[in-house]
Formats: sequence, structure tokens, C-alpha cells
Amino acid sequence: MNVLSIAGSDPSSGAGIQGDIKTFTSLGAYGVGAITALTSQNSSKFFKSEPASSEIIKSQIRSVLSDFKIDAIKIGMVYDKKTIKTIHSELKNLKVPIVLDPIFESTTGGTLLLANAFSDFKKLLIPLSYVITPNVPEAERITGMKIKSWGDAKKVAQKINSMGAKNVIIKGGHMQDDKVTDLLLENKKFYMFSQKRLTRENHGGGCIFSAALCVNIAKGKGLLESASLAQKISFESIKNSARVGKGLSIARQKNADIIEYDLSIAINQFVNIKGIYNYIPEVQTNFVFSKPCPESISHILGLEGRIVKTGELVAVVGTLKYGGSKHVANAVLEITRKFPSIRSAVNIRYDNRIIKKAIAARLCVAYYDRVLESHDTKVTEGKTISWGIKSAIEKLENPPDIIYHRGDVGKEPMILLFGKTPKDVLTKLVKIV
Ligand code: PXL
Repeated sequence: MNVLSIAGSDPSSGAGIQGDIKTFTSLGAYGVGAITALTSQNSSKFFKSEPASSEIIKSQIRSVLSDFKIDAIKIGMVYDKKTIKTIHSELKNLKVPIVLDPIFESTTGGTLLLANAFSDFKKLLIPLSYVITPNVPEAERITGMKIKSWGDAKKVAQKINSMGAKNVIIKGGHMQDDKVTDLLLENKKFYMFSQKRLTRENHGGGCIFSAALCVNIAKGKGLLESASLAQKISFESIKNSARVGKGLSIARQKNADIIEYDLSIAINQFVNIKGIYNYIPEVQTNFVFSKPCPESISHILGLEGRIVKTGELVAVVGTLKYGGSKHVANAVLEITRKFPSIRSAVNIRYDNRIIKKAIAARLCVAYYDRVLESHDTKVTEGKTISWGIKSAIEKLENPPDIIYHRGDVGKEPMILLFGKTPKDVLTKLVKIV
């Protein structure tokens, strides 16, 4: 997934293009950027700003749009009239959702939108936006209305909606509440969502909110979910802020967990495979992905819960957690001891026809017989699977794609499908289902 930020350069990297690229990356998206203006600032002081020429702004936007499939766009600092006109003419016929973050002034007092560009900002950019994200002073300035209560905030949101923004989020950090509450107006309905209040001032927290919102929208999440996730992400980043320079703390994004990112995408794809309910066993399914060279199942990410079926419906119950899976994770833990490249697995219902299909598809299939298991391993919790995998791969020189067993008294037969990554597992799965 690719997202584009059209914004100013902030050499202190808390906000602007540099901040946005960090947020996009931390959330697993590929970020590209078109710079509208250069600023010189640090965590204490704002020095200067200078617009980029219309020609180079236009050329930057065209160069990325003609190459990458862009899933969402964020607009930040736009500085002057001609920049606004350029952005408007480049984006007006595009069908990509646009998050407009009104950037009027920096935390350190720098002017980021010239006063004479304000009417064009309202006339040209607001109507392009899928969602606009002002805080309270910005929303007041856009509408000329005062916000003293949530009732006022709702009227202001409706006013901004009538100015052409499809949806509106008013960030309520300036409201006199114990918590920080944000207000979303979507399709004539209001939603409010809150987060604990952090007192520390920071540089970059607002940019992180709109950039995270943009990524969530690009991922296809609904607006309410996208906005409340963005609120959590900016809260965590402000909590994680550090005084890197001598002035304000700079909000810092937490690193993305690529393992989590890849596995959650694969699980989404798994539940959407046509007819997959036929392959979910009685004990249900788990899907796991391990860190390299795991020492215990606490290094292996899996569902604390299961992928379950009810009739033809397959759904994910629970969330991803390291140590969340016992059975499938123990299988991966055992297999990595001999074949370290194999780090992902899913369990599916045993059916001899699946095994035949796998062999026909030239997958490497291994087997163990639970009946042969010793009494000692049988009675020790978690030992059976390690014993089974070990005995199935004992004589193998190459890693197997499948290991299965035909069950035992009171034990359901099962197929485990292995791969280097969740994507690799899915590639094999679609060959046999
Ligand atoms: O946080 C708003 C912002 C956005 N873009 C640029 C900035 C700032 C704040 O300083 O400098 C370029």
C-alpha cells in the first residue's frame, strides 16, 4: 500500500514530510512525498519558510502519481495561494481519498499558511477532502464561529461539511475535559471517541494523527475505526515523545512489527478464501508467524483465540499475541530447530483428498502416527506436537510443506501447512483447497 503526503519540509523531522514518512513507514505503508515549502526550524524556534515553485510541486505530484498506485493522500502545509491552486488542479479529478490537515501555524509560532491564502484554502482544498482534521482553534478560524461546548463543535463540524468537506473530524485537545475527545461527523451522524489526556507539549503529534488516519483509510478501514485508531497511535507517539533537541519534545512513532503486519494481512486473506469453512477443523484454526530462531512460543505470534466457523461463515475471534497460540506455535518451534527458514504455519481439517491433492501439486508431505507416541509424552502438556513433528521430519533433508496425522482415540486428525512466511503458506494453501 502506498500513500502520498503533500506537505512542507520540517528539518527537525517532528512534523511535515519527514514526520509523515515516519508515520507511514511505522504503520507498514510505503510513503511518498511532494514538498510544497521548505521551513527552517528546530524544536525551540521557527526561523524561515520558503515556497517551492508551482512547476516543481506539479512535477513532483505527477512523478509519483504516474508511477505508484496511491491509496490515499494527505495534504499538510500548503503555504500560499499559488501552491493551493497547483494542488487543486493536480488532484481535482483524482478518485483517491484525501485527508486535509489544516496547517496554519507551527507550535513554535511560525506562519505555515499566509493570511491572503486563507480564502483559497477554503474555496479550493476543503471541497477536495474526503475528511478534514482541524483542532478547535483551526475549526474556529475556518468557520468564524466560536466553540465553547460540544454543541458548538457539532454546529462547526456541520458548517465545515457544508463548505464541501465530505467528512469532518474536530480534534478536541483544546476542550476543557479530563480526557481528549475527538468528534467525527460522517454522513450526517456524529461520533465521539476519547483517550486519556497527556499534559506534555510536543512537536508532531497532530501530523501523526492525520498521517495515521490516512494510512488506515488507505487500508480500507471505515472512518470511525480509522479515526479512533489514529487517536490511539498519536497518543502512543506523544507518550513515547523524547527531548531529542533542546526545546519541545518530539513525538515518536513506535516501530511497526512487520511480523504482525504480514500475519494480519494473511489472516484477512485466509478468511476470504472461497469455501474455506470446509477446511476449518472441530478444534478451529490458528495461523502463526515466528520471529527468526524462536527460543520459545513467546517468540511466535498467533491468535489468542481462533479462526472459527459457524456454518459457512468464517471469522477471526481474538487478537494477535506473542505466545497466543500453543499448538500450532509448538509445531513451528519444533520445525525451526531443524529447518530455521520455516517460520509460519496454519492448521486445517484432515481429509485424505487434501493429502492426495497436495502430493499431486508436488508439495512435500510428511506424516506421523499418534498411536506410536509414548505414554510419557502423551501425558505431558504440549509434548505431543513436538514429538510428532520431530518424528515426521527425522528422515527429511528438505523442509516439508505439510505434516499430518490421522488422530488417536478422542484426538481429531489434523493437517499442518508450513511455509517461510504467512504469504508462502497461503500460496501453498490455494494449491490444495
Ligand atoms: O505540525 C504542523 C506542521 C506541519 N508541517 C510543517 C510544520 C509543522 C509544524 O511545525 O513545520 C512543515
